[in-house]
Amino acid sequence: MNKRIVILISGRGSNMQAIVERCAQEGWAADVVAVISNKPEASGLAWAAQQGIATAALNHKAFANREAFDAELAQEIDRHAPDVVVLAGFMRILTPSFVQHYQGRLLNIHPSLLPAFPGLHTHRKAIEAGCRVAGATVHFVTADLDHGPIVSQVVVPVSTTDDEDSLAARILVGEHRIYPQAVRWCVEGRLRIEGCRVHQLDGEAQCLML
Ligand code: NHR
Ligand code: GAR
Repeated sequence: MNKRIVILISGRGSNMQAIVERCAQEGWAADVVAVISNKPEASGLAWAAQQGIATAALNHKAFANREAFDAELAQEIDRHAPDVVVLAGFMRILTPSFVQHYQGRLLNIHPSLLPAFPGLHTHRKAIEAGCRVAGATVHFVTADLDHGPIVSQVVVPVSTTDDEDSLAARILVGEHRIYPQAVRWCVEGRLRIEGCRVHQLDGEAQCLML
C-alpha cells in the first residue's frame, strides 16, 4: 500500500510542485493525495487540481479563532488518512493540539539556517545581519515555532549585491532539492528522531552546500 501525503500551502506552491514531480519521477511508494490551502486564491491549488490531485481551500478568516480553524483543518486532512503532512509555504501558525495530533509526521521547510531567524521576513533578516551564507531548513513541526528537530539543511552564499528577492530565489533552488528528499525519507521510514536530532538511517547527507 502506497503511503499517503497531504500538503498544506498558502500561495504559489513551488515546493509542493517539486514534491509531486519527484514522487512521480522517482517512483516513490507514495502519493500526494490532497493539497489544502488556507487561502482560496492560492495559485498552487489550480496546479494541483490540474494534476488530478484532490484540493480544498479553508479560509482561516472564516473562523472565530485558531482553535476552530485548526480543528476544521485537521478534519479535512484526516479525511485523506495521511501518513505524512507537509507544510510547503503554509503561513498560519498551528496550535499545540494540532501539532500534537501529527507529531512525528508533520514537516516544514523554513527559508533560513535555523535556529537563526525563525518567523517571518527571514531573507531580509539574513541580509541585514550581514550573513555571508544563508539557506533553508527542513524540520519536524513542534509547538515551538520553527524549533522542531532538524531533518536537513541547504546552504547558499549571500552576495554583496543581494536583495530579498535575489536571495529568496537562490534559496528556493536549494529548497526544491532538499524538501522532496526529506519527504521521501519520512514516508519511507528512513528517519529516526532522537531528542533534537534526526538521524537518516542510510547515512545519506543531511546537509547540501550550493
Ligand atoms: N506551527 C507551529 N506550531 N510550529 C511551527 O514550527 C510552524 C507552525 C506553522 C507554520 C511555518 C513557518 C515558517 O516556516 C510554520 C511552522 C507562519 C508564521 C506566521 O507568523 C510563522 C512561521 C511560519 C509560518 N504567520 C502569521 C500568523 O499569525 C500570519 C502571517 C501571514 O499570513 O502572512 O499565523 O516560517
Ligand atoms: C518558500 O521559500 C518557503 O520556504 C517559505 O515560503 C516560500 C513558499 O514558496 N516558507 C515560509 O516562509 C513559511 N513561513 P512556495 O509556495 O513556492 O513553495
